[in-house]
Amino acid sequence: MLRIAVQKSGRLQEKSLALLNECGLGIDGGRNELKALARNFPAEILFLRDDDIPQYIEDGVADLGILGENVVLEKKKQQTVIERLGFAKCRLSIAVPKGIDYAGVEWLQGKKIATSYSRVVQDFLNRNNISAEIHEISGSVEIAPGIGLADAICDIVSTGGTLLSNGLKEVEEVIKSEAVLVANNNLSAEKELLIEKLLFRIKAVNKARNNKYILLNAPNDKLEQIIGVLPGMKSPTVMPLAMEGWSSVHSVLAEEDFWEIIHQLKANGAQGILVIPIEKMIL
Ligand code: PRT
Ligand code: ZN
Repeated sequence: MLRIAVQKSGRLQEKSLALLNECGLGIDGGRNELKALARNFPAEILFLRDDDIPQYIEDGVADLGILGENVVLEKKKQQTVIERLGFAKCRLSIAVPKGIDYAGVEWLQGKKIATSYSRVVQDFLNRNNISAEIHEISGSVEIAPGIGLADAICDIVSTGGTLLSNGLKEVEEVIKSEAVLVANNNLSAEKELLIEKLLFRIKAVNKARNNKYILLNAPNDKLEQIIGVLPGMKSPTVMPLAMEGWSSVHSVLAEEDFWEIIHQLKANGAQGILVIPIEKMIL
């Protein structure tokens, strides 16, 4: 039986449970419970505060956990990140009052920095040979410069809206972060096998999420150009249409290149383009 730690409530919870359910675990409940049994996989879900998950994994109370990489890097516990999950993307950045004439990282020399991520900030300062005073605070970090508590802050940034509305500007990106799957370092062979199975499913779900299935009609005299536009797929499926001189082309496109390629396909004479989400992708 695998014990998987998931955030009890907050930004990570919904997507963590959705991912596990797309992997076929069958988890009901959440929010008000401490744990839940998966209906369809030998796993138990433990609902915890994200900050507590690294300790639970190090201690072997949980075998796996889903949490922000920012927390993993701050807690520095004995454990291994085994997969990046692609959601809850953000960055941990240093910000200063917007009126400051910030020329570079040397500006931080001898200054006070307020943050909830003192280890990550200290590593950043060490890498840059800067010595500064770190004030560890647990919440509302963004108000620290305004009340005279610090010269700068280091906090999570997503859109940048919170910094802006507090009169701050982002000056250094310290780390990038996303949700990650973390595992205990001393698992039994039986648990390793279950994790391998789960990881295989997670990869299939995430791969599918990042790709789209595309069908289009192409005049035969344009087929070569159209196939040339489709990336990475050496052999898309090509089938004749009932209408003489036309073919149907099927292929898979990466989400990130998607619109650019659609424009090129149209410019090359493709018609009747259909785009379909892929549920699972197993290579
Ligand atoms: O109760 P618990 O301790 O479990 O939860 P929490 O309050 O510590 O964490 P939660 O749920 O807020 O966030 C969980 C994780 O989501 C974080 O550890 C990050 O890995 C990730 N994440 C992604 C974020 C954001 N985006 C985010 N925007 N975490 C926090 N924020 C906050 C940030 O602190 C700041 O106040 O949003 C504000 C900045 O957002 P913008 O869009 O204004 O820049
Ligand atoms: Zn937390």
